[in-house]
Amino acid sequence: MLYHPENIEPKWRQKWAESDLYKVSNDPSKPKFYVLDMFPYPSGAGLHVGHPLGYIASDIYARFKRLKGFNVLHPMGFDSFGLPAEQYAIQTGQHPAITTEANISTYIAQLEKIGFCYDWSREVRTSDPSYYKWTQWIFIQLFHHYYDISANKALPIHALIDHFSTQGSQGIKAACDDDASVFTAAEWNAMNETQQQTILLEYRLTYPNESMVNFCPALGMVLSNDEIKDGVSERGGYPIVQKRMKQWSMRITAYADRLLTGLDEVEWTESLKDQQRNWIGKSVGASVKFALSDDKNSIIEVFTTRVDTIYGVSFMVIAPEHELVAQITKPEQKEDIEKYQAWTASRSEVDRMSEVKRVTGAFTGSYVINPVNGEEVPVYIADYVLASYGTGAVMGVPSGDQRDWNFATHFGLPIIPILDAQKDMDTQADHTKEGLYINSELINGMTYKDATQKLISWLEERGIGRGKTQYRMRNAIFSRQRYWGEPVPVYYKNDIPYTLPVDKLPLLLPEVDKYLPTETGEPPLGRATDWKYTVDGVDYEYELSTMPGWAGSSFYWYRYMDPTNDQAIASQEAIHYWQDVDLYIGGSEHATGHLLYSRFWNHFLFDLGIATQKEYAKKLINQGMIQGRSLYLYLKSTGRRLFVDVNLADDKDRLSRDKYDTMIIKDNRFEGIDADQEIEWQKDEQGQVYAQLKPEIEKMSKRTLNVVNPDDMVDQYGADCFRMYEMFLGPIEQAKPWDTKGIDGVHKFLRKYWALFYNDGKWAVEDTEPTGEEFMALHTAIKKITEDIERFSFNTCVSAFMICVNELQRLQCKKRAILEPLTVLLAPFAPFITEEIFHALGHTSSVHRADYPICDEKYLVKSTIEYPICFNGKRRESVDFSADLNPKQVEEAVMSMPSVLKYLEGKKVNKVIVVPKKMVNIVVGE
Ligand code: ANZ
Repeated sequence: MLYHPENIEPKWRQKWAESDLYKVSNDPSKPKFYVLDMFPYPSGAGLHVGHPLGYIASDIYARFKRLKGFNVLHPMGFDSFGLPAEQYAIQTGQHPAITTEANISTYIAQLEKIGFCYDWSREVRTSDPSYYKWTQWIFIQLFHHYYDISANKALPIHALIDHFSTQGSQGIKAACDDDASVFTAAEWNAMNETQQQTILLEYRLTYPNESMVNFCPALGMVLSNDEIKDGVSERGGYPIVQKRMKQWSMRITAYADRLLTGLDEVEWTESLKDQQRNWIGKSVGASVKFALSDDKNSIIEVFTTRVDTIYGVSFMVIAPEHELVAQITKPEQKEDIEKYQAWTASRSEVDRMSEVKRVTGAFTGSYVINPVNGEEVPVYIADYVLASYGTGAVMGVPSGDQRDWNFATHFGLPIIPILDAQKDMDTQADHTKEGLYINSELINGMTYKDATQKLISWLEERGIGRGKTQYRMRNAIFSRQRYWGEPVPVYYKNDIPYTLPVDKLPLLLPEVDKYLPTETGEPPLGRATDWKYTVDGVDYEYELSTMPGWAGSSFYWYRYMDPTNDQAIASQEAIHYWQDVDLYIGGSEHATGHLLYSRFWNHFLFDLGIATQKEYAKKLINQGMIQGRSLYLYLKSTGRRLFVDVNLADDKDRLSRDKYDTMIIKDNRFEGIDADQEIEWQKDEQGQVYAQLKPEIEKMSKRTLNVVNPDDMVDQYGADCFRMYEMFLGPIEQAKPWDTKGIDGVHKFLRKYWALFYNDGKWAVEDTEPTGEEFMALHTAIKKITEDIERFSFNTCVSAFMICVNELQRLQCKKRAILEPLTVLLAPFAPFITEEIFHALGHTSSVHRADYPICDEKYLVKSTIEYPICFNGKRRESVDFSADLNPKQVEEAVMSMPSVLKYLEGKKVNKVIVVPKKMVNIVVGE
């Protein structure tokens, strides 16, 4: 019988489904293990071969753990709110729910083909009302909590109200707006509800506020900085404008420190942790107030991480957008300053940050007084100072900072050395903190640490400065002016937001006639008719924006634990049993978005007593991207570059010169030309080359027409082969191009494995005792593969399987005692073929419920040793002896060998030297 995956795979897929093989119960009698994949957005393009890379790795690991006796949760679901379905709805009028449903069906069919061990009864979809009820519920909890810095956790907002009504704002240590109101208890108690509610918004963990946003009119939405590339939207390339808008925000900055320290608890790569640390961007320093020299009541506050350099200040720079610019600009400088401001407005934040060489700026004509020495220093505006960071103002210290040094040199400002180490240097800036201070009255002769401390207390005592910790991270914008997302469960009374009672959840997405903003610029939900919140006969307006993509993915791992619970995100039993994710696999593009937001929500759920662990993902692996091979057609005449579809069938009719946009190619070959090579391709009548075809390796995407569909691979080679081949491509974390050249090798391996069980097409497995060599082949594989799975090195597992099967083939091993454990070992990688064989071996239960084979080290020791036999150091032959023989026994055995006796005839044996486990040398004389 030959191996035909197409006969095996559909059969087992069906049987597994019928027998609920992969159903998981919350079974406390077994140790748990939770393997999670970052769930996909179900796009219209379906899965390509890049997506399953992580899913296959996690599936192998989940199956491995299950064979080892763990109760493994390995679920799959869909992050199903999002932009593409909405864009499609705008174009076609089709409700995004319908598109999403259809896309999910395609995804499930594709995933099923690959043979993943998901328990589909636990599937979740973020766009399902029974799911987003909980997204809304968490939002409501955030609204009703504030972050108490003394307790270092979120507390119910009524604790804050109690404090306000007895002590006013005094003594409150809480995360709040920078300009939070100051009031007494009596003032608080005299306020009306609207006034009180307005103040509470300064503290709530989610709150609406006006802020400058990157607004993309074409997409009708606000974009984050990383959704913008080269000044236009990454998706679609539309222009962006800066706009002041009311947005919901999440006070993630309250958790900044916990998000930092939590990183020490998790097993993630250092580079990923560093990305998060940089994004949070904690800076410990001080803020210092400088008064204007001609108006002592006007203060400019700077943020500095080097307060110790304050005696070296020779100028001040404020951001061109700083609110004081207009006020402090002298009439004679007005023109220059306004020109500079206009120029800055055209530059993105990224451009401004990355400009290192060119010094630009303009003098305001005003001076401030350095509070430590009373010196007057000039105030400039320059765009290297960002309005949104710190206080939007910096003290310029040319002897401490390279950028400041460049600035001072350009504008001819003094450079004051402040460390004894700088005394003999000419002018070059020096960042070092080493040395003792000079020219710095209060701190002369001190070291960095003492000087810093001394200055901060000096400033604090006088109320002109304080120690300050600054984070680069901003509070997260939480609303989108879009349709296809979770409605924010809020209504407005006197312009104050109120949350819905939780028993009114879910607040369903209303039907609308079009998925576009209203004529007055309201978000699409503004089109819903009769969509109002009614209390006691009074109608209130709902919030019209919806939640961003990251809302639904910030707690989904809990829903899988107890997906149908309608009383809680998940029952406490379920959460106490599953606890956290033991292994999380997903793409590195989520390093700072999803993985920070979800950690933030998890810390919050921990504060509520819902989560049992502060960090939910103990171990995390980023799978590398599988790149596609695109084909580009370059047209000489117009200089245009067109994509060529690498999948579609050949169509010669479309080759005329004016139809290249839809040119297609088959099997990477076109008209006998191998697209692997860069080629000069088409020539016109005069023999001039006018088109050239070039391959390129890049991200697989529908746009670049280089997508390979896993379905095609599975149809051609079977899922087992596809799974093993994806793993064989290389280390899981590495990016690698998709290339089917090696897939035949893996297919051949599976055929060889299959053939081990047959002789001339007949089942040939025997029950005889294996030889030492056979045991060794098996146990070497068990040891190597187990260790490699444990360190997530799946590609080397595949090679180890190949070596083992080759060896067993060489030994012509047909023995059950070898082949059966091998089958179980292979089951996580190739679940179908192994199930077929396992049943052929006489089992009625599934191979995926078997016990994982155990390596017995005794079989790894070689049982025989090859001894070269030498005469006077010259080797004549070699013989295998049992490894147990001692040197004496080896000598006896050698000296009785007929070939040795024959050679020694007529010669005198002077000495026999046995080097244990190495060689035998016979010293002979005439
Ligand atoms: C004086 C000084 C002297 C500084 C020195 C540095 C070195 P991080 O670590 O990134 O927080 N700065 C403050 N606010 C800024 C803004 N809005 N835009 C651009 N730069 C700003 O850096 C903090 C340092 O960056 C601050 O410390 C300030 O320059 C500058 F030898 O103050 B420093």
